[in-house]
Amino acid sequence: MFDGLKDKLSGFREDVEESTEGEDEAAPDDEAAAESDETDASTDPVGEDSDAAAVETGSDEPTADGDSSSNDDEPSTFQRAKAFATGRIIIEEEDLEEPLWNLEMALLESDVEMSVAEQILDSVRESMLGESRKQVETTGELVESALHDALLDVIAVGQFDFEQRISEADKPVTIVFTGVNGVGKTTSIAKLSEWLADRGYSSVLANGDTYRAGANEQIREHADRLGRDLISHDQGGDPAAVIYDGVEYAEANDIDVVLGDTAGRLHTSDDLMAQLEKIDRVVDPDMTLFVDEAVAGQDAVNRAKEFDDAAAIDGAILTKADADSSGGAAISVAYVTGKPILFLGTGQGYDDITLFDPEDLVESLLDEE
Ligand SMILES: Nc1nc2c(ncn2[C@@H]2O[C@H](COP(=O)(O)OP(=O)(O)O)[C@@H](O)[C@H]2O)c(=O)[nH]1
Ligand SMILES: [Mg+2]
Repeated sequence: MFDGLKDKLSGFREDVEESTEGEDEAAPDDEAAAESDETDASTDPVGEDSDAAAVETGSDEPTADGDSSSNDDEPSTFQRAKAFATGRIIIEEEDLEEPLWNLEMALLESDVEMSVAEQILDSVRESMLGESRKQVETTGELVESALHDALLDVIAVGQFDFEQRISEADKPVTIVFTGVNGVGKTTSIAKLSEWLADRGYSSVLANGDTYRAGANEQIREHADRLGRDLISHDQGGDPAAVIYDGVEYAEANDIDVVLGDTAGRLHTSDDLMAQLEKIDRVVDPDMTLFVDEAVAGQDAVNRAKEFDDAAAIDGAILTKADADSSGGAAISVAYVTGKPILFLGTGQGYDDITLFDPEDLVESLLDEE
């Protein structure tokens, strides 16, 4: 999943290792250095040397701190000597310039939204030049931890425990699904109904897609296959009324969750967006979930924003994560909307839905293989 982005992230690691090579005596030695450093730190003569080096050249420090701009070479030579002696890595801002530029290009090529890419760069730069560099031993580790934290920060925005929210909410819990046509709303409703059943929650489907011919038949097929009740009105009916009926049906029959479908609409279609606002007002759902395709990249991110404006979303489902996708939407949606990605659709079967776990995604993106 998201292999393109994964490759590009490992490109950044290589870039940084390359640009710092020869300064900290290169990546190949890093692991060995790190190991011996840990076990021998207190007794190793290298450790003493490093102190000596620091004292010896200590008199240079005021110059370095006082006027680093006019005396670029000296302090960095000093710092690198010291770093080499202590087994620490010193990364200079200039070492990062090119790798960061390449990383930005790579993120944008992977459809990561501009503001998100900038945020990632800022935090990578900050953690690689900042204090945290002292806690890691190799350049590779430094890059890894900087990228890990930077990605997690943007991906995990707004995360909450979906199952806990369902379990704690007053029943029935009403969830309305929004998004453009063909992205997988109806399929996701069927999947989620099954996901909920696996966890002991009953659900009823309500077909608020009264717009498209064949919509009733399509969702009926899912409902029949899964053995769920379906509330539907004739084509052309009021979608808010259908979902409202779904809520009443759930109340009367002790059903835990109402899953309300809506017609796919162009986010640019004012009438249809107004209809969505009406559903929001009339039904007042407990949650509105925006559905889009992982493969849609930037388009998905832009649509998420516009749907959120029409009927505030509580989270997103990214479908078709099984298809080859650049991963940009998965990185960007939460940061841009402030609402979390809650599920990934990973295929056409009813079981092909997984709770979105930001940490898992980051780890798989940084996993080397
Ligand atoms: N590969 C894959 N296909 C999906 C996924 N989710 C939905 N689809 C397919 O996308 C198509 C459109 O889905 P549908 O639920 O009708 O979209 P809607 O118009 O938003 O309701 C169908 O052929 C689905 O089988 C997914 O996670 N992976
Ligand atoms: Mg549909």
